Amino acid sequence: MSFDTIIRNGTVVTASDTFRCDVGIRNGRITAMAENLHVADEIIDASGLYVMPGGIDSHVHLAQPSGDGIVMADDFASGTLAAAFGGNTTIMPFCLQEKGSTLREALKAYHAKAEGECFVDVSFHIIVTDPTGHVLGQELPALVADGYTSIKVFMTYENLRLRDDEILATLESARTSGAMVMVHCENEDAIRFLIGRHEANGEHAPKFHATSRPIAAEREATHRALSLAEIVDTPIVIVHVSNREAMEEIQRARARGSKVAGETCPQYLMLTAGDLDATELEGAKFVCSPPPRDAESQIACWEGLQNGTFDLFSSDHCPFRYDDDAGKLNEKGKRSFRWIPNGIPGVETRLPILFSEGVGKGRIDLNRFVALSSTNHAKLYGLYPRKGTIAIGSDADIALWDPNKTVIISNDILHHGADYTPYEGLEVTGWPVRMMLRGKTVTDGEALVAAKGLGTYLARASSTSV
Ligand code: DUC
Ligand code: ZN
Ligand code: ZN
Repeated sequence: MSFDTIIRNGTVVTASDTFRCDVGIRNGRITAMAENLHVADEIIDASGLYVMPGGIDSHVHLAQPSGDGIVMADDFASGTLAAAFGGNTTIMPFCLQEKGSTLREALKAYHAKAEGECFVDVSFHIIVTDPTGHVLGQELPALVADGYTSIKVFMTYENLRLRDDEILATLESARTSGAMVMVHCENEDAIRFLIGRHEANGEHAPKFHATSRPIAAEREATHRALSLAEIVDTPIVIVHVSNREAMEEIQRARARGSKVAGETCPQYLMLTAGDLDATELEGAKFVCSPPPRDAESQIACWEGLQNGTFDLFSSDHCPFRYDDDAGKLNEKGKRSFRWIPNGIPGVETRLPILFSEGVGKGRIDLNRFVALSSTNHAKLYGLYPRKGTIAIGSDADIALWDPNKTVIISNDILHHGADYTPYEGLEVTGWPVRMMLRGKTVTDGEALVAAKGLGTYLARASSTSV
């Protein structure tokens, strides 16, 4: 049998096993895994490297309208380029339904933004902001049948959040349609009250973003989301969990028999609210929601990655330029934290951080790394086993990792559109040195090798886990 490509002498790592074998690729798929494969157009020597499934980042915001003249720092070209260099082969950006519009209209606009622009594969989650009878009764079931199998709802942000009765109706429609529901859990009324109190006290600095969104506001909303999901017996994903108290809500819901997945992100392992208290307005670089917490919360989130409270490790890449009128330091943002756009970049640094801080420091093993960064995303969001593993028949979406390569993270070496990284100066060991999408090399670690447009849109099945 001959192949287009053979990856030779590497150590294959999946979510369950680590073993030595060659990998044969034909027509974009893995077609053989064995010792000593021979005939191919191209032979890649992976001696000393791990051969892992390309990362899947299931929580990414690109080119999302953000109101008030604010512009996201990444479009689909720069965002997927950064994703590729960061070890990913699939990302799942959000498609925002504008109030008064249908979900189909939103999708049409996002497909137009993505078409021909992508360096990795993409698939959309739809943010439901206007759950009308038509949206829930007609559109959602038809969209699930068309491969749009996940939605997100917000419990915070005045213009995005749903009331509890709207969340219930959305959950019920999702259950009957077969859509997975991601929930952003923070109590909007409590946050609005606390923002008002800070402003009345003349407290406008970025650090007050963190105190206006306390753990209790996240914990309460997490409990409420889990209760609403229990009432209508619908599986949900609690996204971007930042602290132990919210984790305990997930654990208790599971103990009651609820189907719930949990997600955390690099910012909750590596940053604290103290970072928002930097000199001048530098703290704006770390404004995201929920906000980073404290050292104890970081420990808790690591425990959650180890003990299965978290199924997913995602970036929540939501990039805004710092020194920019359309970014963090917009005119109003300079005057008060409440106008600083929420979100930080991270699609390119997620995997090196988890590898270095997790595998390198003995907190998680290699197989857990693959599960948290790729396999579980594919299973939860209906892409498995086409994506998320190294197996015969799977797409040849492959990351070759050098576990010994040390890199100092700096914005200069990144490919995203932001003008900063929250992880400037962080030293990591372990780096993706070659990325392949459906058998084609996208990056050799240093340079871009593929042309824009190699990435395609992925229709998905319903979830096969949770
Ligand atoms: N929620 C997200 O999921 N991402 C960024 C901002 C937010 O509030
Ligand atoms: Zn969110
Ligand atoms: Zn997000």
